[in-house]
Amino acid sequence: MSNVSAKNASKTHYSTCTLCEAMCGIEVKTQGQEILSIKGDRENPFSQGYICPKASALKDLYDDTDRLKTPVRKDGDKWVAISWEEAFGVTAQKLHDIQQAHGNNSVGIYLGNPNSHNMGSMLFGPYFYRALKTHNRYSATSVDQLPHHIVCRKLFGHMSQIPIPDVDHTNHFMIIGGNPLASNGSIMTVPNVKKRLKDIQKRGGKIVVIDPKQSETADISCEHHFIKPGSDVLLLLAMINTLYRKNLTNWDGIKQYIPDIDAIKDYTAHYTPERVASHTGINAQTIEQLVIDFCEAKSAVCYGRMGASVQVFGTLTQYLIMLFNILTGNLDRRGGMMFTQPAADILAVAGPGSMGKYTSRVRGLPAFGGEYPVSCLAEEITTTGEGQIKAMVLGAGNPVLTTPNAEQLDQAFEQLEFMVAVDFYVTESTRHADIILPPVTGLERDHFDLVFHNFAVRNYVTYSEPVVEVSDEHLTDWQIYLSLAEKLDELNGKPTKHYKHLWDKKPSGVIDDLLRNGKYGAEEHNLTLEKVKANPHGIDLGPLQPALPDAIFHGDKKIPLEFDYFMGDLPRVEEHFFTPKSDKGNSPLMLIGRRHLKTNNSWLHNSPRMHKGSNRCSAQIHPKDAKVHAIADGDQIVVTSRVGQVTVEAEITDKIMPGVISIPHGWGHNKKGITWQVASQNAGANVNALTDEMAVDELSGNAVLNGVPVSIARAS
Ligand SMILES: Nc1nc2c(c(=O)[nH]1)N[C@H]1C(S)=C(S)[C@@H](COP(=O)(O)OP(=O)(O)OC[C@H]3O[C@@H](n4cnc5c(=O)[nH]c(N)nc54)[C@H](O)[C@@H]3O)O[C@H]1N2
Ligand SMILES: Nc1nc2c(c(=O)[nH]1)N[C@H]1C(S)=C(S)[C@@H](COP(=O)(O)OP(=O)(O)OC[C@H]3O[C@@H](n4cnc5c(=O)[nH]c(N)nc54)[C@H](O)[C@@H]3O)O[C@H]1N2
Ligand code: SF4
Ligand SMILES: [Mo]
Repeated sequence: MSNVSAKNASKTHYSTCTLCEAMCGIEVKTQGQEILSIKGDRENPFSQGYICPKASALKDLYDDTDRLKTPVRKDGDKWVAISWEEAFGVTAQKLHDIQQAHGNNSVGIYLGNPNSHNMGSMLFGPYFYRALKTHNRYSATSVDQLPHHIVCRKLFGHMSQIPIPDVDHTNHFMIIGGNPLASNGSIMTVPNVKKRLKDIQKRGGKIVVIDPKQSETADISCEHHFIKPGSDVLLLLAMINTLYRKNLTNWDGIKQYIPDIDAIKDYTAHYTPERVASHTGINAQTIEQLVIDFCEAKSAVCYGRMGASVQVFGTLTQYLIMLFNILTGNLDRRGGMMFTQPAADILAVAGPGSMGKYTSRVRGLPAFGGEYPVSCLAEEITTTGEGQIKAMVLGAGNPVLTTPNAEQLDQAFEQLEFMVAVDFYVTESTRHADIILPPVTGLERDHFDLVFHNFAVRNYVTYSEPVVEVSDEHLTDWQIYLSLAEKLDELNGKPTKHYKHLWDKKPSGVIDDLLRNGKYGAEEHNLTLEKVKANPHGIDLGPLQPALPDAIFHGDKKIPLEFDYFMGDLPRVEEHFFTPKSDKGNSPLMLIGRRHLKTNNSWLHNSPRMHKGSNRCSAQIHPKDAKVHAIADGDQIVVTSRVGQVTVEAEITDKIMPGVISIPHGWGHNKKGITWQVASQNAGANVNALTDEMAVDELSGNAVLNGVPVSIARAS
């Protein structure tokens, strides 16, 4: 009896929201298996009580009756519940047979964004991926931050050694293609970003936003400039050119690490503000003033995110952003771009990111960090020949809504011999699976933010126990992946006992090792997992500190600027912007994307409370463009690109630059067979039916999802 009542007692837990990069501390009240409430944890030193409306979606996700709780096998149009044993057995056998018949590369893997918020799949998933021994690996990285990885791999020697804006100390924050007020920050873990941005202004500093949309962040900034999508590369070249012409460079402090710093000048000599003005839409005088203001500030940081990365010159743009920070003396200085020094330093044990080892079979796109760009996934499934993908593993991703030319990928998935998905929903993508293996949700597993502690604007550490206990029939992602690895090795005649220590150790054991061996494992902090657990609100480890030269992974502790590689893309810039085009005249609109506080890529649309308010999946266009095409606010319009067509509602607003149209991604829940009931009643349209798989940033192969040429017309 006493046991039962103890089980049903109400409890308060302190945990971390796993939905976005901000890592907000939450206070969760439960009674038995029921989640009663989720609030911000006021005693959390990092997020100080802040949460966004999405935090409640964690409860909705947990309660969702559409969510899968047992493995299922497809049987005609139906899904049949099966045991874990059968699910692992069938999956491993199928993958094994297909690899035996067609080679290891005949199995493809696509890993989606939520993996990066899941220490279990980060740490133990790779045992399964490695057991598959396939080169055909893909992830959401190549529709996102791949350019950041390449720049930091080259400059600092590790793909994840990415410096982040010291938001809490800067006096001048230039944001290029990021909208932290909607996204809550990215590659910049910054809970309650709105307050932190306002604090910059309170201490007399300035926020400048460069964006084709007057975003929510632009609304609270001091200055916003429209820029033509995809032309940031020119703006940055002209900003660096201005630094030299006005003698504003300030690199005395950093020159010791960058012997060839002086050579930057020649590469940018052509790109005067006058030459780039009409191509960017920002006049020459404004470009110069942007630079002067930046250099006059006590400290300053230039930060570029999604809008700057996922476009035609994403890698060169991110490289030039880094150079601009370097040349103005703002790398590794307080208030500039700084390296976080996390307690569990995954970089010390993870590979630096392999480059230039191989290229994709059909189109020859470069592999990076063992993955090909996802833009070429469909063709690798549909093009016959050795190495053709015949089976897919999908882990926490929905590429049918999130990757370019999504309809083509949707059809390609139809022709697979086998698909297994590790996911808890039947989505637009997982509906193609033969077997779905559902893990538990964020509140049912322990959590340590392996990735985002590395990008936090303060050094900080926290670990959370599961908020609700689950019985043994419910597995975490890592248990699923280790089980699959074991089964596969068994079929390949390999001993499986080498996973035994992992089952015993669990991901938390790895975290304990990382903490003990990390920067705060000795001396004053003596951090261990026990100690972190004993501080359920998390432990503040202080503001960001200068970290050079330690932060450099290259043996000589220098930062090579790799001009041949990066500036080797300048001829493409010339060709793209400065050679006359034959198709002058009827210039198309440029499509860009956006985020909303109550969305999370493709997957929180089954929570009714995330739909409250106006239609989020609208096409925003400027009044001038609306007039040209005789479109009224609220009209249905047809948007057409090289690869597809969608119909969406027009939203006329002067917050968007003339010539630009903005449609958010993650919508289009109208495919047959999905079981997201709420989502399918608010389906929206899939913008990635318009984005073009053949348009990539050539250096990285990253998709071009911003700056896609489209035409529009009122729907008849
Ligand atoms: N046009 C356009 N397209 C874009 C973007 C854009 O700005 N514009 N943004 C791009 C970006 S930045 C990204 S990161 C991608 C995201 O693209 P994806 O990663 O492909 O898509 P998500 O919507 O994040 O997929 C989440 C899936 O994971 C499942 N899931 C959630 N949590 C877990 C978990 O803990 N374990 C498991 N196994 N499954 C889980 C969900 O049910 C859902 O099916 O989209 C990209 N696509
Ligand atoms: N609420 C919510 N939060 C999220 C997500 C979500 O789906 N919803 N997704 C998460 C993920 S996976 C990521 S990667 C982050 C992304 O976080 P952010 O990088 O902040 O992404 P967005 O909010 O899409 O902002 C991108 C901005 O770039 C602008 N832009 C588009 N094209 C260009 C261009 O060519 N040049 C310039 N200068 N700007 C351009 C857009 O107008 C937009 O304002 O957000 C994360 N947080
Ligand atoms: S900002 Fe991100 S981490 Fe914070 S509550 Fe919202 S979704 Fe969760
Ligand atoms: Mo992302």
